[in-house]
Formats: sequence, C-alpha cells, structure tokens
Amino acid sequence: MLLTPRVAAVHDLSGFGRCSLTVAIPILSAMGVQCCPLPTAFLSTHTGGFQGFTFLDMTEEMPRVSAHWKGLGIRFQAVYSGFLGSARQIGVVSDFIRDFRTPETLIVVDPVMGDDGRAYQTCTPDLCAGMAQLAEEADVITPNLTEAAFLLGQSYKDLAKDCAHEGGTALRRAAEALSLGGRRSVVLTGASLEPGKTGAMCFDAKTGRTEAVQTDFIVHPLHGTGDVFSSVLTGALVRGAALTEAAAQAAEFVRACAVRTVKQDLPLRDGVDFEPLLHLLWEETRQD
Ligand code: PXL
Repeated sequence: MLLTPRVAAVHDLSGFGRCSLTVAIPILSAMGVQCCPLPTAFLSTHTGGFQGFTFLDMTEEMPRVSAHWKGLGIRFQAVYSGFLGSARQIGVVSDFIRDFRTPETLIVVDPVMGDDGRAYQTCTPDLCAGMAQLAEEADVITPNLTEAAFLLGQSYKDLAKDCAHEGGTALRRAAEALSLGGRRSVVLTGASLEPGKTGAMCFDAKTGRTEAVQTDFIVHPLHGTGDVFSSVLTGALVRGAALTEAAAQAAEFVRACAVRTVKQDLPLRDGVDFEPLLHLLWEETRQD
C-alpha cells in the first residue's frame, strides 16, 4: 500500500467565496492526499468583489505552528504555498521551506498576486517583490499571465498582446523565461493556443521540454479557478504524475467545474462550484 502523501498548504482561509484553503483542503483530500493547513490569514470572504471583508493576519502565529510541527518530526512530501497576508510572510514561508525541505520534497509556489493585469488589493509592491524571491525556491510555479508579467518585470499589456498574436510561441517563450535557466518547472495558466481553447503552457525542468495542455474555453468570468487548478496539479504531482499529465488533469477539472458554475448562473464572487464534482478526482485517483 502506498503511504498517503502529506502536503503543507500555506494559503489564506477565506470563510466565503471558495478559494485558497477552502479549495485546497477538499481537493487534496479527494485525491487521497493529506492536507495540513498553515493559514496565512483568516478573512470573512476573499477580496475579489466583496466590500468590508475582515482580515486577520497570521504572520505571528505561523512560525509557532512551524516550530511545533518541526518538534513533532512531521515530514511533508510537498509544501504548497499561495496567497500571503503580508510581505513579512515571505521570510516566514522561506524559513518553513528550509526547515521542511528534503531532497524528495516538492515545493510548489503559486505566486498569487493578481489577475487581468491588476494586483489584488492586498498585494503591495513589497509583497510582489517578495513573491518573486520566494518563487526562486520553488520546484514548480503556477503563475497566470498577470503574475508571469510581474515575475518577469514585463508589462502585462505587452505580454498579453504577444500571447494573443503569436499564441504558442510567445507562451512558450514566457514559460521558458520563467524557468530560471531550466532550474524550476513552470505551469503558466490561462494559456490559449487558439480561439475557444485555454489551458497551460508547461516547462518541465526534469525533461527540459515545453508542452501545452488545452481544453475548451468556457467564456464566462470565474473567480478562484487558479486555486482549483494549482490544488489539482499539486495533488497529481505528489501522487507521481508527470508535469503535463498533472496539468492536463487540472485543466480538465477546472473546465468541468466552469461548465457547472455557468449553468447555475452563480455570482462571480461565489467562486467555482466544484464540490459536487469532487467525485471525478476521487474516481481518477488510484487508491492503492
Ligand atoms: O484566488 C486568489 C485569492 C486568494 N485569497 C484571497 C483572494 C484571492 C483573490 O482575490 O482575495 C483572499
């Protein structure tokens, strides 16, 4: 019997709106992976489309949690980080990675900073700069096009224009440029190679190959798709999938959730209606 993989998930907990930990925990569990949350902040809702949300910064608590876990000798097959609550957390997460990394540990950094060319309201310039530093420690990063532009220090408009005109060539160039000379794998999300399609451009540092995965594009604005994608990707990777295989599973799950969400005509800010589809992940996962 395979040991149940264990992942430390370093994200915020937003009570309403389906993102971060409320996505990562059920998805990883459905994939037969133990998810140990290390919350970066507790919010009443996520920050996209809600007014007056509460925000409890967990920066002080995080090193205490880390020290306790270390004292207990807990080991993780992966550390998976996302939305951070303050620029100071860059150092905290970096220390966490240093403390728990072994040669076998997979470090996935979703450099959550923004979307559609704009930074999220809590993502300060300091936090953006720190995220780029943190991402240097990752084995795999999962930026969207906005985050890719921030990491590359490029204008989002120019990158989006190149990708719209050149398609695969520009996306491939961006994914490879983000790989730090081939040292880390890159899964660039929201990558469309032709009209009506979307998916990811993947540079695999293990093989040196760049390959795209594509699914049908569901024309509807959706919130939290990046968190669903990165959580499925992380679950598949810790269960031994190759990078493009994991990205293909993640893209297909997001597509299925998007179809369901659009059919229900849910408000954008409610997030992706993924819960009734978790069985797909469960069924796809070899439980041996
Ligand atoms: O989905 C990214 C995300 C995560 N966490 C919080 C957010 C957002 C995007 O808006 O507000 C709190």
